[in-house]
Amino acid sequence: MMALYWRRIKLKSIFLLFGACFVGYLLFMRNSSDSMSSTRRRDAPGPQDPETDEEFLTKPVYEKPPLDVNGLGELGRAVKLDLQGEDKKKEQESIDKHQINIYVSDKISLHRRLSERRNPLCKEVKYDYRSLPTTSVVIAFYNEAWSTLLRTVHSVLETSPDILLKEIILVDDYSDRAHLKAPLEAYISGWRKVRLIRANKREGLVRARLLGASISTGDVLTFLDCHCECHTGWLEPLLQRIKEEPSAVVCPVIDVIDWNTFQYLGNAGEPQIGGFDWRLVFTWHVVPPYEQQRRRSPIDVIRSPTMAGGLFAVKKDYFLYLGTYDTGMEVWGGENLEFSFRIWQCGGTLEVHPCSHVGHIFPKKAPYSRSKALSNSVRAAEVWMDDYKNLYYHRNPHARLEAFGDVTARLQLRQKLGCKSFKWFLDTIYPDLSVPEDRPGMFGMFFEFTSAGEIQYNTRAPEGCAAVDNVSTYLTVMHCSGHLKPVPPDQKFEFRKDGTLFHPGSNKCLEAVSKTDNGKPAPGLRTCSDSANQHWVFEERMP
Ligand code: UD2
Ligand code: MN
Repeated sequence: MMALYWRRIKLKSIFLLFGACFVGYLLFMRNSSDSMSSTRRRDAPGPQDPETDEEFLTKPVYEKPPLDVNGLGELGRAVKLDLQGEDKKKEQESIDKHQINIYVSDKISLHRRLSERRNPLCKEVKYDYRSLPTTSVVIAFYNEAWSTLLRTVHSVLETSPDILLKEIILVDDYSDRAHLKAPLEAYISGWRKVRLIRANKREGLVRARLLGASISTGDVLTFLDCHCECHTGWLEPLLQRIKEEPSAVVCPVIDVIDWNTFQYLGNAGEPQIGGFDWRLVFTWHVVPPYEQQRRRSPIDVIRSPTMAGGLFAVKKDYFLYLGTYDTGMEVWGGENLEFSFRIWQCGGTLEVHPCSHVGHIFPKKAPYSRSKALSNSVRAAEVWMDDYKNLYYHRNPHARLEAFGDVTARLQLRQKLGCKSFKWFLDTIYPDLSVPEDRPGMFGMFFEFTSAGEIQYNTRAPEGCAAVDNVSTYLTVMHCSGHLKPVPPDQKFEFRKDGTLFHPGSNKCLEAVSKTDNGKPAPGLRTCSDSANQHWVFEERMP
């Protein structure tokens, strides 16, 4: 059953030291002011005729080659190859190596077009191109395959108006694959606006992105992952929004590119927004009703409590003001929630623009170790979550043991910027997140007994509640019946002093039934007795 033990082990703080070069590039970032907005652009001798002027202003850095409508994967179609023998083996090897079907990717044009995914209203918006800020697109990569990386770069060049794109900065985070060395340099050397910078040790995505940002010259920083494809018109809405609201951090809609078939699975309906659960895992959500009411048009920006992390635009001077990233974060994970909390708590807004679409390949599984994600999340919790961090630790007890380094400087930043509390963030920005009560003795790693009388599973979002099925013999997990008060009878329990969980609806007690119909132990409802199998304890347990 649920035995109780909880070891208190003192957290060791490990102070991480960063090399002088790193401090150096941060200083450089601070000095490279934002005022370098392109004068060339505004003075550019554009044709006077409005029609040709429009053509001139929207002209991408490079045009796509003529469309081969029958090309594999063209227009975002799925590629399905019927491979045999040696070819099949090669395909499998590419998947094992990259967790993406690179065999298929290599057969698709690096310049392919995508089918239309935007709301038709988006195409009617007219932009005053000469007054939009310029952007530097920063793409960090670690051991990325050739075709996915280069398709990303071509797609940015071919969908971004020349007048708006200052440069693409590729940051090699100490990759060790040969194709990313001299061949990459040779390939990009002939192109306008593409720069390559290399880290001299593995920095992780946070410091790799900052390395790119440190040499950027655009007004706005736009970050992308290295396996993306931009949709026509993706850039203008992001820059327009930042022009209107310089403290807005704006994400495109992230469409899914299938890792196996490369099908572009755009979400035709309303985009989803970001949330998180109490294990600090990022989650996707539909737009809540209060946000739908706030918006006046289906192409208005959508406020989002959190971002997925990889794809967003932020005004460079605002990014500096907000304290860029937490440079104590390694490799992967946690930085997206940390930045999201910081944006909201420190006075910015985080939004998804429904007119900006970018495809991203979500790999089959993680292609490299992500073990640092835990200490990154702990850093985020320690700096931004106040006492709510305990809700995280309760659900992830070994996070308490994680050496997360020194967060003093980040706490000072929070103070300096006069940022709001996590409670404010939950109440104002993410009111639909269910906040567990975690009353002593009434919660464990996965379940808690709420003061309303539910056995709630609130580790993952959306939370579920233990419910008694129609036959009243076994327990199932259902959507909690909203916050209906009183709780409906199927989900209502009493946790009695003797440790029994009584279900008034059936007049029975919850019992750990050792032999059920399918031979497996399960919680069931039985006539109340003094059986030890009807005594329950809620507890945290070290995994
Ligand atoms: C998501 C984000 C990702 C990041 C991550 C949390 C999207 C689409 N992606 O996971 O951007 O926020 O959540 O940390 O929102 N990279 C390096 N050095 C490293 C590790 C990664 O440069 O040590 C690069 C990598 O090549 C890629 C980017 O960082 O371009 C993000 O990594 P990912 O694609 O493995 O992360 P993803 O998409 O699973
Ligand atoms: Mn990615």
